[in-house]
Amino acid sequence: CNTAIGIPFAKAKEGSFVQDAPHLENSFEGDAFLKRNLERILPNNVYSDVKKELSAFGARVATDIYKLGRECELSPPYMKLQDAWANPHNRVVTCESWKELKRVSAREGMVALAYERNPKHQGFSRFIQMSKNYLFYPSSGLYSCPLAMTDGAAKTLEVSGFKDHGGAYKNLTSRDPERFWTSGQWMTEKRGGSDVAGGTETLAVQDPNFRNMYKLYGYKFFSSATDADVALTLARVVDPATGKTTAGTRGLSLFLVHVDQPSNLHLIRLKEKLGTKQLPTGELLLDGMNAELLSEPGRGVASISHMLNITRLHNASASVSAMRRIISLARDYSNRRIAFGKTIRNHPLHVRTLADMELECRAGFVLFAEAARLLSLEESGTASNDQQQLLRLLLPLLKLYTGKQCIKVVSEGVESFGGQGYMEDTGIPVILRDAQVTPIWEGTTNILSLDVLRAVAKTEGQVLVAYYQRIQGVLDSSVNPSLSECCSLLEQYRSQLISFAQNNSDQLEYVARDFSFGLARTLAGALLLEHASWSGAVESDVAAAERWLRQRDLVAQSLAVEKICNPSVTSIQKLDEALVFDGYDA
Ligand code: UCC
Ligand code: FAD
Repeated sequence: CNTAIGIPFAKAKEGSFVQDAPHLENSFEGDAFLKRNLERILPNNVYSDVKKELSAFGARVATDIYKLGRECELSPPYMKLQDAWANPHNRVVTCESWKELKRVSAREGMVALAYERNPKHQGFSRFIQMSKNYLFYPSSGLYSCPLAMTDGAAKTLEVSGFKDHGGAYKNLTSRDPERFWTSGQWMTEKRGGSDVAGGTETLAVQDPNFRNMYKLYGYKFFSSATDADVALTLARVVDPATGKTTAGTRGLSLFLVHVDQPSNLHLIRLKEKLGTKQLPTGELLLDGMNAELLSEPGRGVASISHMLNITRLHNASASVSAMRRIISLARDYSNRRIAFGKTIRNHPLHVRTLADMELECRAGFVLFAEAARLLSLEESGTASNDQQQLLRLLLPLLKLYTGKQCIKVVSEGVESFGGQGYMEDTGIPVILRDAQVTPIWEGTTNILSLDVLRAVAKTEGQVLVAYYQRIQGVLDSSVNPSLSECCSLLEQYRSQLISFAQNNSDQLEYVARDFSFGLARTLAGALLLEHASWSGAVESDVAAAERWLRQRDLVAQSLAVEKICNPSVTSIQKLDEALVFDGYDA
C-alpha cells in the first residue's frame, strides 16, 4: 500500500498481501487417529517405546526428509548412455537426494525393522515397520516404491528358503547404508502386465555348468527401480532337450538377477509418465542376463505372489498416507485462508467437505492397520487359521479399495486449496499425480477384484467364513451402547454380501468390483466400530463409526439380487456393450 497517498498497488508491483502457506506438521504427532490406533493395538510397553521412535521420525518427515523428497520431484532421473568420450555408460542418473534417501532408509530400518523381529516388539515388528513406512511415504520422493519392492523381495527370499544363500537377503534387510541393497520387480512385458502368463516372452536358458543358473533373454517393459541392485523376475525355462517352453502360468519360473551386468542388461529408455517422475521407470532389454532360479520350475507366479502381497500392502500404506497428507495440509490451510470475512475453517460447508475426506481416510487406515496386524501375527507364528484366511482376502481388498479412494480424496483435497492447489510450486499437484498410479501398478482394480474371487474359490469359501467371524467378533464384543443401531446395519450389509456370494456364483465375476468394494467397506465399518468402542476412543471415533455405517451405502445397488438376475446377466452385458460401443466403428 502506498502509505503516502493511501492507495493500494500504487507504485507497487504486487500489493502487500501475502497468503500464509500451509505448514507441514510432525506427521506422527499430528495424526491423532494413527496414534490412538497404535495405542489400542500394541501392548502398552511396546507402544510407549515405539511412539518415541515414530515421533522423532514424524518430525524428520516434515523437515529434512521432506526436502530430500521434494528435490527428487524437482530433479528427476535421466538416462546417460555414453560419457563425453563415447564410452558406453548405459546408466540412469539420479539426484543426490535420491541417493541420500537410500541411506536414510537403511539407517531408519525401513525394511530391516520387519525382519529383525526384535523381541521387544512382542510379535508386532511388521506392524511397527509398516506404521513407519506409512509416515514416510508422502515425503519420501517415492523412495517408498523401491523400498516396497525390496521388502517384497526379502520376504520372497525368506519364504523360498534363500535367506542364508548368497547374501542378497542380508543386504536387502541391512541397516548399514554401505551394504543396503534395493530390489526391482520385473513382471510386466509388452504384451501385458495383468495377464502375466499371457504376456511373458522372456526365455531362460540353463547354464550347463551351474545347476541353478540361467541366462535370460527378453524385454521388460516396466522397471520402476532401474537403479536397484537386484530384481526378481519371471521367465520361461527352455527345455535343453527339446528347445521348447511350456505355455501359460505353469511355464513361468522365478529368478533373482543382479542388475550390475552392463553387457547383458541394456536400459532402452526411461518412460515419460503422468506422475511418479521421481522414479527411474525404464524399459530393459535382457540379453543373456545371468540369473538364479528361485522357485521350482513352473511355480514362478505362485512364488512371486509373496512379493505381490507385500508390495500391495505398501501400496495401501501409500494410498492412505497420501490421503492423510492432503488432509493435514488442507486443515492447516483452512485456518490460514480467509474468504467472505472469516477463515474458511469457519465455513461449515468447507469443514464438512474435509470431514468427508477424513472419514474415507480413517476407513482406509483401519483396513491397512488390520492387514499389517494380521501379517505381524502370521510372521510371528501366532496367527490362527481364520486370521491367515482373512489376511489372504484382505490384501487384495485393501489395495483395490484404498488405491481407488486415494484419488478421490486427494483430488478433493487439491480443490480445498482453491487455485493454489493447482500450482506446481506449492508442492500440492504432485500428490494427485502420484495418487493416480496407486490403482494401476501392483494389479489394477479389476485384477485385484478377480484375486478376491480367486481367494474365495481356492479356499472353498473359507476366507469368507473368516471374514464373517471377524465381524461377528466385533458384534459380540462390548460395542459402545450409543452405536447399537450400527450393529444391525453391519449385520445387514454382511448378510447381503455373503448371501450374494452363496446364491450368485455365476455372476460374481461380472460384479467382482462392486462385491469387493462392499466387502472392503463393510469390514471397514466393523473396524471403525471396534475402534469407537475402545475405552480410549474419543468423540470423533464414535462419529466416524456412526457416519460410516449410517450415512453411507456400503454395498452397491448392483448386488441387489433381482437387479443382476433379472433380466439375465448376459443380457445386461449386451446392454453394457451397447452403451460403450454406441457409434464406434472398429
Ligand atoms: O507394478 C509393479 C511394480 C510397481 C512399483 C512398485 C509399487 C509398490 C508400492 C508403492 C508404494 C509407494 S510390479 C507388477 C505387478 N503386477 C501385478 O500385480 C500382476 C497383476 N496380475 C495378477 O495379479 C494376476 O492375478 C496374476 C498374474 C497373478 C494371474 O495369473 P494367473 O496365471 O491367472 O495365475 P493363477 O493360475 O490363478 O495362479 C497361479 C498361482 C496359484 O497357486 P497354485 O498354483 O498353488 O494354485 C494362485 O493361487 O499363484 C497363486 N496366486 C496367489 N497366491 C496368484 N495370486 C496370488 C496372491 N495374490 N496370493 C497368493
Ligand atoms: P493391461 O493388462 O493391458 O490392462 C488394461 C485394462 O484391462 C486394465 O484396466 C485392466 O484392469 C483391464 N483388464 C485386464 N484383464 C481384465 C479382466 N480379466 N477382467 C477385467 N478387466 C481386465 N510392472 C513391473 O513389472 N515392474 C515395475 O516396476 C512396474 N512399474 C510401473 C510403474 C508405473 C508408473 C506404472 C504405471 C506401471 C508399472 N508397472 C510395473 C506395470 C504395472 O504393473 C502394469 O501396468 C499393470 O499391472 C497393468 O498391466 P498393463 O499395463 O499391461 O494393463
